[in-house]
Amino acid sequence: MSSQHWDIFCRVVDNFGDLGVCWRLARQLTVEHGKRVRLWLDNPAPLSLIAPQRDETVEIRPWPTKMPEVADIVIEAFACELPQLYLKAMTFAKIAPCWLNLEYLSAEDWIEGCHGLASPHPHLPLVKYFFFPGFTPTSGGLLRETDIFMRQHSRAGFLAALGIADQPDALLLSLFCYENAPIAALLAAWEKASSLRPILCPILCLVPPGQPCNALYAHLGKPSARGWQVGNVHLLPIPFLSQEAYDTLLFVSDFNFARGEDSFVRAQWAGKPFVWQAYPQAENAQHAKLAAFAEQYRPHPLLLNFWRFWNGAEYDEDALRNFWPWLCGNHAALDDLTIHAQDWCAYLSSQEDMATRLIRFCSEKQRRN
Ligand code: TRH
Repeated sequence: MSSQHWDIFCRVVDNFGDLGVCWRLARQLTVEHGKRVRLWLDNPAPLSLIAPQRDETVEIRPWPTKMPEVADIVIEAFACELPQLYLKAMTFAKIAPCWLNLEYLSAEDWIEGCHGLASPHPHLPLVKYFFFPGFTPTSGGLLRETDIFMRQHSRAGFLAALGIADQPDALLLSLFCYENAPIAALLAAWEKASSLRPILCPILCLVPPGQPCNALYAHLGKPSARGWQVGNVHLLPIPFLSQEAYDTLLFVSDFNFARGEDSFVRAQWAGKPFVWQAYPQAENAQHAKLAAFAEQYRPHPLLLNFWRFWNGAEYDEDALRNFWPWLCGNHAALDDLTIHAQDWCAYLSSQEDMATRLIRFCSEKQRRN
């Protein structure tokens, strides 16, 4: 029997998240579920950054310029709108494919009501279904590979591969954020916390290129070969990593700053405390997303206050001042946050992963047609 054929369409917007999600999904469908997958990209260039050593399991295609053969399942990622040519080909197909719009991740309640809804095309005899990833058993779930918790990660080995000397007593942080993050206030908080007695533990903070480094340049100028030093905090620019290496960074760090969608999810699989910067949206719509996620994750109040500060929502300045002394000043705080992160990760991983839910959803729709 020939394997089921999936087409995933993705427009690479301004960042890596949309591509990052589609790439992971395409890989998992081929490697774990034996599907034949074509990933259609309007701009394939960034793929060589997140997957520099990719094999040929997933077929990478540029946006089609002539009528292609239609797949059994068609995923329109993040409302990217299928190419007109492909839409036309779908109307001529002997059996209409199962067509889904893979939506953005949100913890908001309303997604549960919209997950799986059908949207008939206004003119063509086609139906599209909305598929919403999420954190609950009744949503579309989260991407999670079966071997995710079996991978071995070594902090010393990871740092050595990047040519970084480990400081075993230092708290290891990764800082992936948007350029508009309140970096000046974070640096001031670190400076202040470092002047306290007893001296807090040192922090080694690894900073990916692009927006996170740009945000630091704006306040600290160009780094020396040793990066920047702000009080007890050593900030070190690192190269852009493959997605696999980036996942390892999240696992070996003690505390991660993640953003958008994909790094946000990966930070949760790492089972480490994290700060999330939601993708900035018009009229601060990201604040509702943050609140909805906090409602489910239930972070420690000091961590929640930090999340709010980091996302430009209202926060308590006194609580913010206490955050770093509290986190770095005693092991119990970090341990508590880590246990909470691990419990959350265990709760999520007790649920079915997104690829499995997606496959089941599509088989049910196909059976009914
Ligand atoms: O890049 P992002 O800001 O993506 C965003 C969001 O997904 C948002 O929802 C979307 O609308 C917008 O893009 C256009 O953040 P995100 O989602 O965390 O994606 C980053 C990807 O980059 C993720 O797959 C991890 C990967 N990555 C690497 O592979 N190597 C690296 O060194 C780093 C820092 C990231």
